[in-house]
Amino acid sequence: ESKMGNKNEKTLAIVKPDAVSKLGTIINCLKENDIQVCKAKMVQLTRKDAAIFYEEHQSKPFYNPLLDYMTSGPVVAMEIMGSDAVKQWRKLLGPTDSNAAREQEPTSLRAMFGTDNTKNAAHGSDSATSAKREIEFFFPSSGKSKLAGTAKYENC
Ligand code: RTP
Ligand code: MG
Repeated sequence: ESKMGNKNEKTLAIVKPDAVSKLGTIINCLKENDIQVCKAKMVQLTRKDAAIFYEEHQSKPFYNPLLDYMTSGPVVAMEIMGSDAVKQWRKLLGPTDSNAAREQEPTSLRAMFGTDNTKNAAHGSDSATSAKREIEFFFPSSGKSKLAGTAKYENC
């Protein structure tokens, strides 16, 4: 990482089930911050999919509620790109806990669209290394994803 920042850095964003209805606003937020959407996919994760994605958290007390939440409806995964995108996207998300976010970063996405410590609207990779793994999980370079391709979101 240079002082100039990572110009075309990629990261993985996930719009979690409770915020899929806010997708338009979230994409506008990316655009306003000069972050491009390279790839996007709506997926209904199985419990097994979510368990693999979050395997680093398997010993945490919030693991099962996290899997319940992430499989409660379709998510929208996006490969996004911009200057210092890993850090910049996590800054736009705000603190993990949406209630804390409302106190500390009231204009952050988790403050605006999340509910609590688990239901927190969106995900961002925490490092360039995680980003690489997580982008490969949703958008494998082989082109052959094991994830369910599309999912219906119905609100009307
Ligand atoms: P994320 O991975 O989703 O971008 O969030 P994060 O880095 O801010 O938080 P992390 O520690 O990686 O936790 C992953 C997700 O687990 C849920 N969580 N629940 N109830 C709790 O104490 C708790 N802590 C974390 C959240 O959905 C969090 O985003
Ligand atoms: Mg994390």
